[in-house]
Amino acid sequence: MLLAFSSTRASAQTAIPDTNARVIVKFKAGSTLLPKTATTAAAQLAGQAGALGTRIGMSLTAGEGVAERIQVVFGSGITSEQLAQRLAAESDVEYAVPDQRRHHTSAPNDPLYLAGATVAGTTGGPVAGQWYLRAPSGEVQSSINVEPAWDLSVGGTPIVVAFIDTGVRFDHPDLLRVAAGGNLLPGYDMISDAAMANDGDGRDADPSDPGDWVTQAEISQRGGPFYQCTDTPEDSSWHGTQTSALVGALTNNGIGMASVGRSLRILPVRALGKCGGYDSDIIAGMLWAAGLNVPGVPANPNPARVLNLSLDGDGTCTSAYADAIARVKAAGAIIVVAAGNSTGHALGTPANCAGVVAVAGLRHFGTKVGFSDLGPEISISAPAGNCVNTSAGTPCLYPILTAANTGLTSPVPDSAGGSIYTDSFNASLGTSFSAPLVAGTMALMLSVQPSLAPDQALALLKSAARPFPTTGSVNSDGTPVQQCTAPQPVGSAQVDQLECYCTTSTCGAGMLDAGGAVLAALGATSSPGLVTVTEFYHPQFNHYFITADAGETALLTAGQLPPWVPTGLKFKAWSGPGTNITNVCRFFSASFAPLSSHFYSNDPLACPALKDGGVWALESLNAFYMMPSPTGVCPAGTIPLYRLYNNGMGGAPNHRYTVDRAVRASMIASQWVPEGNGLDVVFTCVPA
Ligand SMILES: [Ca+2]
Ligand SMILES: [Ca+2]
Ligand SMILES: [Ca+2]
Repeated sequence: MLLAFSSTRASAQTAIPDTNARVIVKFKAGSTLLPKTATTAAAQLAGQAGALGTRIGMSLTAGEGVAERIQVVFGSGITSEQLAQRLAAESDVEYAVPDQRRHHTSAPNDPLYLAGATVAGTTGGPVAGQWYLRAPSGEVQSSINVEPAWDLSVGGTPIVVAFIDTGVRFDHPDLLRVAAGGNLLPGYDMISDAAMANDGDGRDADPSDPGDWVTQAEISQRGGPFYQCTDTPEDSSWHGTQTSALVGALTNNGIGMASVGRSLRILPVRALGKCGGYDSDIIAGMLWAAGLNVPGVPANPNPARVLNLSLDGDGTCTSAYADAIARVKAAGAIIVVAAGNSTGHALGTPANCAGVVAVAGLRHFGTKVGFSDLGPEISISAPAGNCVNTSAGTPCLYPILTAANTGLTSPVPDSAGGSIYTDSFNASLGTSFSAPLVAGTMALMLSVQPSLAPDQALALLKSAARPFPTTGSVNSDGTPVQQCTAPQPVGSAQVDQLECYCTTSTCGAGMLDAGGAVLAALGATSSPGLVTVTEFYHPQFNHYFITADAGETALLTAGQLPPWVPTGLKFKAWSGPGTNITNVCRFFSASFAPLSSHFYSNDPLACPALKDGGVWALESLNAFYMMPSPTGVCPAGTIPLYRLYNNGMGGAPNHRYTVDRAVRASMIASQWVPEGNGLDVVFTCVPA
């Protein structure tokens, strides 16, 4: 046995193996190698490693603890794989695996991720590339740190993100239809007014963006559909292509830009055309995107879990929006809305509607960017692009690089060179670009935890936000930057509020952190909910009974099964399995009739053993869930649950379970016997 691994040395001819083994080992519950008394954690780990080494005949030292019964052990003269194999064969070991080193996914190979095109004349840049996606660094503090999110979410369920916008250019090589290897679903064109739609008709199944330019002649034409709809003529914006590329651009494809999304799908819903769009079309688009019925429109075969609305208008939230938002949320979809770009005014609609995730815009440094609106309705903030140097002809340093088209009016096909990326001279700036960063992050959260409800996802997103900077920035005229203050209420005269230090009452919970948010969502999968376990007492039998079943609790509490009465004592348990959280089996025995006797166990061996033993009948495999504690030590956030045994007094076995040490002491004084592990004789750990 001692030499069992020497025969593998022949394989070392071509590559010298690392013979400093590092293995994660989990001891079985009840292993004789686990100390019976808890000393210090370090001494316990060392003792376990030493005992395990003695068992296999080699010297092992202890690394850090990982969880209850799980720790790292080191060995020398053997590879991690070999040691893991040896340890896994031991009867006391539940598993042993090499403790491998992991790395973040390397930066994607999209060339613009690290740096924009070379600046030449009035094209190219930004030098900082897609700074807004990367980890924060130096003065660039608002970056959303997306790479850790990719590590966690690759391969998850493809989540659909709808963009209620101007439509998309399907031929952009970093977008493309799903059928052509891209991320764009067919979507729908919800614009009912043919003139605004600019595609010759009303609603149709093609959300391709034909361009939304407006000429001087159109805005000057009295009685025309675009009379004075804007102050000056406008080129086509390709706004929907720009916003959706931030979530849906193909990433790590060696072309152009990267995006927030991995394994995400984009649902283009066209609702904005020349000079904007009507609420009715926007709302119809929202409902349809979430899978709800819109009369006259075929059902959406790809319902979205996240809706992005990079649009706004004046006024307070209308009943039409409030109704639609409630229905979309009830369908399980999250609605992300840009704050608006009115230079620090109160939010417009629908950003000011309750129930949406309103996103304000940040400068690279993390302060509110001058153009972004703000207010108490904001949930979180994200980069919106800013230039730093605004003198004529110099490049904008921190725009939001994204996909676009060269066409000033109609789109230029990709085959004619029309597909481009915005840069330091054709700069994308606005809260329109902050919202998709949040929408994409929430979609990644859903891809690792699809069951998250909209409000749960938002709470997790906020919990992972990084704090806003509070010092370190000066205005371009050298004066200190001020703290942001609440805007004037909607309807009263608005005061501009340029760059300012965000607060949680003006810019939401903090700066978006995509990696942290997806990690929080992933953690939520192993954190089941809590239940209350209520204790009851039978004075004639001197027996105790506990239950987490709501119906049973109500019945017993109401005194409908006399003489059972509530003792007033309760403790918490979990409602489902999780990391180190296991099911509690509940048994009943009629063998001691008429004395009622229940028994509870979360020992993975006791459940099947009792079930097959004849005396006890299994009533439930998962009455509730608890955390076993073989060492008698309970980790942070949990407390010990004690078990007392009546030692057969009165003719039938009965146990009492309590988190109350005084109750335990009084039971011991009454000759009940404590049962459990460690110095403190702990049965299991339960939520604090
Ligand atoms: Ca149309
Ligand atoms: Ca169309
Ligand atoms: Ca790309």
